[in-house]
Amino acid sequence: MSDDNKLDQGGAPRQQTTDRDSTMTTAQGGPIADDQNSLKAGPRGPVLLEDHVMREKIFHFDHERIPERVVHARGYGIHGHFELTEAIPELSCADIFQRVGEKTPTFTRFSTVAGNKGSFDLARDVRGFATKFYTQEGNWDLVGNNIPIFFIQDAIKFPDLVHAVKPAPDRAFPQAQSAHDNFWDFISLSPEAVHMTVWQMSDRAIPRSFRFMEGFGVHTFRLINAEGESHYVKFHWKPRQGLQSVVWNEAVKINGADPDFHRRDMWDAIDAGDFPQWDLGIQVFDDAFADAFEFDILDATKIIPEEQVPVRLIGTLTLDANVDNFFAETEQVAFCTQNIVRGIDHTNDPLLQGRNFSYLDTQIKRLGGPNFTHIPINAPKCPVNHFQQDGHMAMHNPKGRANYEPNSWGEDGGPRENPEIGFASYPDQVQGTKQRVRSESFADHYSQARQFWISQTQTEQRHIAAGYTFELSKCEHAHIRLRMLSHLMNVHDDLAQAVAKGLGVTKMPEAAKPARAPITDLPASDALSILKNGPDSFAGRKLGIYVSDGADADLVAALEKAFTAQGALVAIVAPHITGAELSDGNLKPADQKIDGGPSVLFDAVALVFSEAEGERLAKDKPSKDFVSDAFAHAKFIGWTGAAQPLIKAAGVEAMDEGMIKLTADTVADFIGLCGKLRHWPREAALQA
Ligand code: HDE
Repeated sequence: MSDDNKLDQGGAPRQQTTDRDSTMTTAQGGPIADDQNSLKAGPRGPVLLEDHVMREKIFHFDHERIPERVVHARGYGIHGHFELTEAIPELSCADIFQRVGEKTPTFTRFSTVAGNKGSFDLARDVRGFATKFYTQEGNWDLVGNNIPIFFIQDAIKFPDLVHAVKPAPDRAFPQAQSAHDNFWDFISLSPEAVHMTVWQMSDRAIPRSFRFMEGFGVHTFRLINAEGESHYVKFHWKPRQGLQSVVWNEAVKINGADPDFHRRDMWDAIDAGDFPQWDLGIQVFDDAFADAFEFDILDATKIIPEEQVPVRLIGTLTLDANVDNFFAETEQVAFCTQNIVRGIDHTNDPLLQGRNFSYLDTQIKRLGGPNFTHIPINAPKCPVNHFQQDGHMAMHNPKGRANYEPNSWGEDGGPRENPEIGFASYPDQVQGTKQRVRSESFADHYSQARQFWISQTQTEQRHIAAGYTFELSKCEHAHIRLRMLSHLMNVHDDLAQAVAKGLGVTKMPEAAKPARAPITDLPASDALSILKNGPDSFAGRKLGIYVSDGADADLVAALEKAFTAQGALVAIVAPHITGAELSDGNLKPADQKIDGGPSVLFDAVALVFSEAEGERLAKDKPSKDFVSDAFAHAKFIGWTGAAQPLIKAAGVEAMDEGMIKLTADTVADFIGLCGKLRHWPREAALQA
């Protein structure tokens, strides 16, 4: 290719070639000579309709969009593989669960639910966690979330739930948030949703990274072994990176500073070779347990506590490759809950049954026809043989004469049934009266909400109460706030009182009348807390080092070395994007200029200034925000003496144990502290 400085008459650079392989062509393969000027009758004349080059280019552009997903529109996909660490033939004959050490290719898409495709990443929202396993016996899609339960019990309510949370139809706002009247109006009229809202108001709904959250299959499924025996199963993804979330004030600011925070974090981690991993866990139980359990195992608003049925880890998911093309892969991937494989089966969970209709239906709308399995990201990686044919965009029609069966064409007759390895549904006995009804066994709506609340640390409980207070404060109608409060009174008095206080409610409403009296003595479960399941080091997290001209070069180098050795990322922030000239006279290039790199983008910060610059930066507003936010968000802060004026100017009255003076000798202590991620006692002290 020649990039010589040829300019056309309008001054545009002409990048031309004589090489056939790199020659630009139309979609029909015809070489293009000029891609900058349409065909005209004279230089100032009308454009001619016969310009097939321009018409084809614009025609294609006009059709670039496909309908975005009606929910989970904003998402991010990554390739990976699943490696089996424990075979479970006694439980399931699924091919993927047979051979220890075998790797199955995967594609995982994380998402938010409510926002549109262009919305910001740190919305308070449930996150989708959907994985397609390309097994040797067909694709298995585990289409789960980062919260183990759901808002509703019956799929027929899903359109209402989604309408209520999405922008109101008249005004088309608010975008990507649940903090508004319509959402809480619907929720407070749907007691079954109360348990889910306690999770949603918790820090689970503002994860620090996709890498640091759990995943759940939510529904109860079945595992079927070769003898046809069934066990119930709940699927879990446990992140090896440990759990971590941000705080709400931080989330709001991240959305402004970097609306792509989660996708950038994932892209950067994969790009850097820091591949996130999750263990696949199964909770397996039988009919006897199901019958004895306090709640209905078909009710998707309930968990099965890990203390009651332990999670057994059987394999590991490693995400290790970014997509080549976002549209082709992440946008066109078509997850379907009904994509299951021999050895796994559905149960009668009415939410799951509704989903099994919805996902196939949605793909036809989004991908334009029945042949979406021909798109590479959706195509199985095992042999595919059937008599399906034609339709929009058919790529692989059956060869030969036979396109039906049974037929008598012998070896040329095409694929045949195989009862030995073919999918078999569990022969569940089904009998009943046809009726529209909710089972009475689904009537408890508060007991597990209470269990979740009492399982949290005080810090997490504070965040939950603040979450409800924030969201309900955005409701313009007092009766909606009070109706929600009437449900929280059935969850836990401490929660109801804290929210009432936050809302300024002095006279409590009457508690909502429960359909069934809540159980108030379910034990706490440590597995439900994020803070009890954090990481034990700063690995995978990010330190922001704010440096000024003249800053101690050795200290900056020591910090970088120590943190990267622990598997952490380090970013340099400086007053200018060019960087800062450190004490050794060398220019240290910056990753962020201070006002584009606020402290909300980092898990911990270090302030390394020279005396002369320290005084100047103490008067700089973005620098003050950097420190005051890091302090308010309970982050660990390493500082050098020259940063003291800025720390003071940022409103920090007294240094606490989360702030450490940096010298060559204290770098190791600083990393140790940072491994705890946040200095929560500070938050409690600030709010006291
Ligand atoms: Fe979905 N959901 N959903 N959902 N869902 C979709 O399918 C639906 C539910 C979940 O990254 C849609 O391809 C109904 C529960 C994820 O591409 C749609 C019901 C859970 C994703 C749909 C539910 C989920 C979706 C939109 C009530 C957690 C994103 C586009 C019965 C277990 C997958 C699409 C991806 C996507 C319908 C409830 C998770 C419309 C009717 C419960 C992770 O088909």
